[in-house]
Amino acid sequence: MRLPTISRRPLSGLIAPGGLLLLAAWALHREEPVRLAMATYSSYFCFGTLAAAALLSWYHNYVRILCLSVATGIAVWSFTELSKNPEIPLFIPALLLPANFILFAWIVERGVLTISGLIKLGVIALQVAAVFYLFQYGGTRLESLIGVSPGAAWTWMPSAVLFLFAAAALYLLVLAFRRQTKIGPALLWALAAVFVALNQQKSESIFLYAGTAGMVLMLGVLEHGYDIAYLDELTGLPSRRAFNEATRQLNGPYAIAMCDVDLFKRFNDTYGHDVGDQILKMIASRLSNVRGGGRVFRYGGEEFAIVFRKRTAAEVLPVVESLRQAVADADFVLRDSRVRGGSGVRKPSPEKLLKITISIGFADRSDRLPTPELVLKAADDALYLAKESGRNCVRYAMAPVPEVTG
Ligand code: GH3
Ligand code: MG
Ligand code: MG
Repeated sequence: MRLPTISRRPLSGLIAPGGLLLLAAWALHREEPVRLAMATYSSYFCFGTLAAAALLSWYHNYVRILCLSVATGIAVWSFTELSKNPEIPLFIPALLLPANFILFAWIVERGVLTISGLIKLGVIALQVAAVFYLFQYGGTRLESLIGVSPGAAWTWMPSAVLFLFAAAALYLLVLAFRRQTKIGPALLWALAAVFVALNQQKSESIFLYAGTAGMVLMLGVLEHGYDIAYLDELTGLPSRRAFNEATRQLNGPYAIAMCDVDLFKRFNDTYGHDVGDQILKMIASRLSNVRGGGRVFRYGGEEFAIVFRKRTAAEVLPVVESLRQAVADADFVLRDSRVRGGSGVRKPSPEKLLKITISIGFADRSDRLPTPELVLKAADDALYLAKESGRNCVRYAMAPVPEVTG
């Protein structure tokens, strides 16, 4: 089935807020007096934000961000502590950091206190131990152990490190577009911030940019948590919780429309739940083109709600009618799928067009319906009326709308 994809995250979602934070850090860093004033506190800022990001990730059960916060902290610590000793090569922690970003962006999130989570924490603990070992035994011993030559602070990164950072950036960019969660852009911007950090000469500059990475990770976790609470995972539309909050804030004139897919159970039973999900995504995509200032929510199951602020029933009617028509006119092309046979065994079906319709009931605020709860109840009653009237039609709460039929 080929369906339009839903653009949940426009390009602006990739830029803000990580990009803005990095820009702010750069602007602050350019100002000599600010830099000097911050110098004493920059390490507190850096390790404070990284610790906060780690704790927040623990609280939200995101072990990957927790690991990356610790990995960034360790890299920064080794850069600012080990670099005082020119015997010790810096590129080991520098190489580990982008490798960690690739690893933890790639592996699946399974929470903190799970076998998989503990393995991830083990990987980071090993790295912490390795860096402390490095610190303890210095460069000469390490050189004889793994055959790397000691390096001092660099003016520009060695090409192996640069290459790994570029590969990590590319991978995270692709993931940010493909996975469409707030974690993707956060990882990308955090990587950019640590890249800038590791190219600084002064400790306070390293701390400033690495602390910015901590803030970016922290914001990523918070934004992702917000999305989980307020966005529907399947369709990307605002969820029932968002609807409840939006209706609580309504005042003045407004209208609410309830849309329900007609005979949807039959589609599920015939083509399977996956095709049913695709149909819901497609309908969500059509409904989100709503005009007239409407805001669409996934109310639950195969029901969608549209809230029209500052609109009356007369203004809303043509809008919801055109939505109903748009869904009814759409062709759902079913390809490479299997239709369920009568015996329950699946058998191949040729390509075919599916026709899907929705019914809509709507109501607006009036003296008889003074609260959002009453308007919603009336819209629901009108939806029931639309179903009773044969489906694929629009009905108004107070009286059937005679001229609009499917
Ligand atoms: P009506 O025209 O009267 O609304 O009939 P209907 O079949 O659409 O209504 P009914 O309430 O009997 O069935 C709704 C179905 O929607 C049942 C449920 O399995 C399906 N459904 C609800 N949520 C989802 C979902 O997220 N994905 C899929 N694939 N199906 C869902
Ligand atoms: Mg229903
Ligand atoms: Mg239905």
